[in-house]
Amino acid sequence: MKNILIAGGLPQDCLQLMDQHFNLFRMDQADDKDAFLAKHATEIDGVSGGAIGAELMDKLPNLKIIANFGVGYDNIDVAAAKARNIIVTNTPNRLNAAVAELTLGLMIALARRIPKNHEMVRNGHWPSVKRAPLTGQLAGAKLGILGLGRIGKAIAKRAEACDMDISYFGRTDQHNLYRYFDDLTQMASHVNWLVIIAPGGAETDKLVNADVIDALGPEGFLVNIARGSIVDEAALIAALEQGKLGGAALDVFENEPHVPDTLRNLPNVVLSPHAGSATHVTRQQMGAQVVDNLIAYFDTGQPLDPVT
Ligand code: 8YV
Repeated sequence: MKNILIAGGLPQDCLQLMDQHFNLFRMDQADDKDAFLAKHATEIDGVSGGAIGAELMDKLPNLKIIANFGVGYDNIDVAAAKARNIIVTNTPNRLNAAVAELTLGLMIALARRIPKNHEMVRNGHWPSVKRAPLTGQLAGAKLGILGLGRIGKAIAKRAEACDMDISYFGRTDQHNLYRYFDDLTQMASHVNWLVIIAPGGAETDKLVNADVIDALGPEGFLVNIARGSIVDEAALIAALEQGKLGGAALDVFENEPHVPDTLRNLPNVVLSPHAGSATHVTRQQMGAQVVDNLIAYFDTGQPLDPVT
């Protein structure tokens, strides 16, 4: 049996499945991680869980594969892995539906004031308010998707069902039914909703800056279901405070799990705790995909989902 180092948190069912196929070395549970590594480093064939940098890779002379739990792998130093001939895998596709579903849920919640109306009824204020305040709606509104990848397409499909008019910005024109913009600020000024579903990392760092937010404007809504790093959070908060942006629905933040007080106290936001893939079915399937990648690699030399 091959030896897998568990470097950070993984769901219990994923660990149980992994345990049936591999020897697990639970560094995540070790009080003294350095002592744990000093004892076991040379035995380790693969790693899963948590953030993996070059420093850890250098301590594991026989490391061959890093199996990431998640489709996004900005928590792994992929360049360092590549330089050391270490394979990195991720968990694409199985979370598409869950993430797309939460995106639409957050959009409807924001557009139709669901959390605020809930609070109003729950707090017994309906009799004094009498009629529900009027809100915007998704139907007929323009949606711009930043990143029309696998999850972006799942979001577009659901937004189509809501009768939204869809555009996208990304590296390439995919020549499909949706309108392509090669300039993000231009797309932001064309749409009412900007949904971010692009990978994190250096290439997209603060891509959604003050100019993009200003272009979206006082009637515009920003939805981030991808990575907090893609948005200039300070610029976003300033725009929301000054009424330069209509509202935001955020599942991800710059410094998770910490959300700035100013953002938490704004009236025109809907907040969610990085829950895009957090359903029982999806997390179970992602866990199985991590284990399938390790098995495929050690059995055949070919993992199912290499990232490069
Ligand atoms: C997280 C995600 O990985 O897949 C991704 O990129 O952001 C999520 O699914 C998940 O929260 C695991 O911690």
